[in-house]
Amino acid sequence: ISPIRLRDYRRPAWTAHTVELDVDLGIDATEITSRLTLRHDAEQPVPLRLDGEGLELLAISLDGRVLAPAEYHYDNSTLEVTGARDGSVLETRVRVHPAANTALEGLYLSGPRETGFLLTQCEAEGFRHITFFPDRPDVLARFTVTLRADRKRFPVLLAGGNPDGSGELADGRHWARFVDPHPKPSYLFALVAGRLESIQRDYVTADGRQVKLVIWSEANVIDRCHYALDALERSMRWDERTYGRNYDLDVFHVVATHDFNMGAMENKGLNIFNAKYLLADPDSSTDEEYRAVEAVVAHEYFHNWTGNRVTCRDWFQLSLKEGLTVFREQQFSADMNSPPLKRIEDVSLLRRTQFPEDAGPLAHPVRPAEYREINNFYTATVYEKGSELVRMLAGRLGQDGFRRGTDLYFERHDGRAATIEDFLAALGDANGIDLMPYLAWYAQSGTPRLHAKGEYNAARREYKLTLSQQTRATPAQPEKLPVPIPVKLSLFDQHGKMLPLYLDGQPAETEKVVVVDQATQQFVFRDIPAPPIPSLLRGFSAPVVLECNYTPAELALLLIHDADGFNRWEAGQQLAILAFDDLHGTDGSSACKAWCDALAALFESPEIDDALLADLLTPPGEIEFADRQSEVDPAKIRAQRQDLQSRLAQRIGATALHDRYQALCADTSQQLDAASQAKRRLKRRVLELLALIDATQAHALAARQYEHAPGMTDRLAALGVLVRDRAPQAAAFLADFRQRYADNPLALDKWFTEQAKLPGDPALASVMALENDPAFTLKNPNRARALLGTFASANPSGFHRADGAGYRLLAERLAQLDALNPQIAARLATAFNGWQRLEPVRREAAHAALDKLAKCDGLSPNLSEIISNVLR
Ligand code: HT7
Ligand code: ZN
Repeated sequence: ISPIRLRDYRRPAWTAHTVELDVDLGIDATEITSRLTLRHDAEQPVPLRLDGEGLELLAISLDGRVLAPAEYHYDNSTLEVTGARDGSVLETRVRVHPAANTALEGLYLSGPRETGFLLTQCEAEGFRHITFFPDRPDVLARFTVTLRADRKRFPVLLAGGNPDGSGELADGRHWARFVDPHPKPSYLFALVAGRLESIQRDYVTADGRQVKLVIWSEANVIDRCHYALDALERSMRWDERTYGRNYDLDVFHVVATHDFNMGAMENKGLNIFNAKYLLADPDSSTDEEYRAVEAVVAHEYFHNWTGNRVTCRDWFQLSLKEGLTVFREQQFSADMNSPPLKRIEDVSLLRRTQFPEDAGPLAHPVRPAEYREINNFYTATVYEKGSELVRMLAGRLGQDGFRRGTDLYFERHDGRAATIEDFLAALGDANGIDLMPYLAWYAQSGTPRLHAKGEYNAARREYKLTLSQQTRATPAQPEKLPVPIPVKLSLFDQHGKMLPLYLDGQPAETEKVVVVDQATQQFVFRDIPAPPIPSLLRGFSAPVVLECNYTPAELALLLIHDADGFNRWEAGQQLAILAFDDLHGTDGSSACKAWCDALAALFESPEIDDALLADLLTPPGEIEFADRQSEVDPAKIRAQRQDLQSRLAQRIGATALHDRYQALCADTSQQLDAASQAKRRLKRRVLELLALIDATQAHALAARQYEHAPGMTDRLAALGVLVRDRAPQAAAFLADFRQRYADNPLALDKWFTEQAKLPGDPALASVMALENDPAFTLKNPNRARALLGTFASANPSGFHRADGAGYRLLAERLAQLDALNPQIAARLATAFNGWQRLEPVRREAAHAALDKLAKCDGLSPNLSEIISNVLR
């Protein structure tokens, strides 16, 4: 398949102005009648061509006249019709087969055929699996949807837009109609039909609209939707306050499903959620999962403006909606919780997922220049790096300036499909600033390296900071240009006090932002009394790798004194990296000692927040350490990281850890407030550290914690320690967990996940045994991700066995999964990213497994694209 290229974009020759859909619903067969009022761009004299994937065409007429076979041609992916003109009405009737749809794209069945319900997933190109349409985001049409179905089997009928009547039909059937007053692209179309229960709440928007907020789910889980409903209300108020954005329909429906390829979908007026991101209750959800529900509910809601009201011109602009919406979601979560903790969480995610993507064969720009399969571009680069780019722009403009910019963006582009240039132009125009230099960030792949070197001149009392940037070549982009890098910085004296900064005659401040937009630049700070310690990229002001030759003592000083919570944590991470790098070297002890001493001091400090302390006590993960090496041996990395943590635990001491653990146990409430969550987070970390130096004691504590846990956070933390350590108690608690949550798929996923994380060689046997559990199935994306996704992407020492058996298992499962669900197969295949940097034995084994997979017959375009890119 030849790639689709950004530079080939042409506006559509044919669009649809209105769409009327009549959907006759059935589990095995559903018939869709569509009436499209067409528009033709006279400057593009081409016949009408519509997308339609695998549809059974039953009838076709144009302007009321049934078409003869010679007047149209359908090749199973494109319908070409002759004789259409501007204003023509094309009517088609097609049949699709929801129960046979295992790809979960288009119209499909969630759950068993007797009791499950029907739903749709149209982003990015699912609508063409439902009916014929110019299925591209720059075609915006008004939708009227009428659903018809058997009332007993499908008592609830929902589609996007406002309800516009319902009633009875003959033979126990009924109908319901929905009209969406806002023109929208086809990817935002949705319908849901089945036996569902609901909870609801009335909401009045800041501009006075009465809205019904309704969450729907299967009856057995509806009680677990209340937290999401609260989160939705919080999101709506926050968007009104922060961005002046109000909701714009009379109803807002949200539906939970256990069968979903991604996290959730922002369909206009009818969001559909993976149950994992909608259901929450103390017995089966961890604190982290509560936060994820709040964040995803907000994310999908925020799309109503950033994505729906203003949509993307083409899929190359995906980050226009995703990067901006992730940024808005991150701001919201920071406001609802703790800003520094949220920043640490987001940057950790970026480093764990996006940095490796940007450093390997799957590297692509935030706005890719070409793709074969758009579903493969819902990546950490488009989402997370995209959000970092918006964060830099927001930082550049300041809070009020950014708001002026987004106001102008919405004003200019409401009801239209826009581009990244439109976004930058609106932000810039509203503030009289040219932001187009930031386009380079959108066009260039790879993580820039920012090298910092400081020189102190005692005679002149000056500190000269030289900042240089360089981005390594990536597969499709050998040449790289400098990009604008905002560096937020402070200087500290030797006692940990911030110094006033005098730069270019600007007023003195203790924190400044300098923008590095050339290969090398120098900044001179005057009136500096002694050699300072720079705190750079505060708050992670740009998504770059900072290279600065700090001494362990300098990092330890920042770790103790930096007032920027993020940079304090970052200093600890950098110090841990120094300690890791020469753990066994002659000089190694100084970094390790500095790290351990500083953390031991913070451990005793009464001032530090429990959650921040938990994060400070955690060194970078195995994936982040691997990302810095050229010949990766994941088993060695794990051993070394464990060693590093053991030294920290020794330094703090078993007694201090034990006492702290007991003190934290005093709080047995299951409250979700920040302080209670922080205690649970620290308790878990302290237990993990104790397990490294006194396993017997830690396992006894973990067993007790499991038995008395008031909720899932404590229960899972205890189980995790026991399982990962292969403690004698593990089997009994695993059996207990399995039985306790036998009817709770989301909790059961965690049972699979914990065991897929078993470190080292034993993981493979564990995964293979779990594949034989009756609850395991490749057909359910959450279950496949819980077991195979965790094993391959979150357990480096387990997956990367030296004998290559982990690679062979994954490759075999990918081939099987691909036949069922190509999107999920392609996503799981990204676990092979980075194989070229493995040490030679593993590299060879991974290569062989990939080669064999690549040669399998009939692979989907999704999986083929990932495999061929990974192999390049
Ligand atoms: N915008 C949504 C993307 C999405 C998706 C993409 C491809 C295949 C299935 C999908 N389900 C949802 C999710 C979001 O970013 O909000
Ligand atoms: Zn999104």
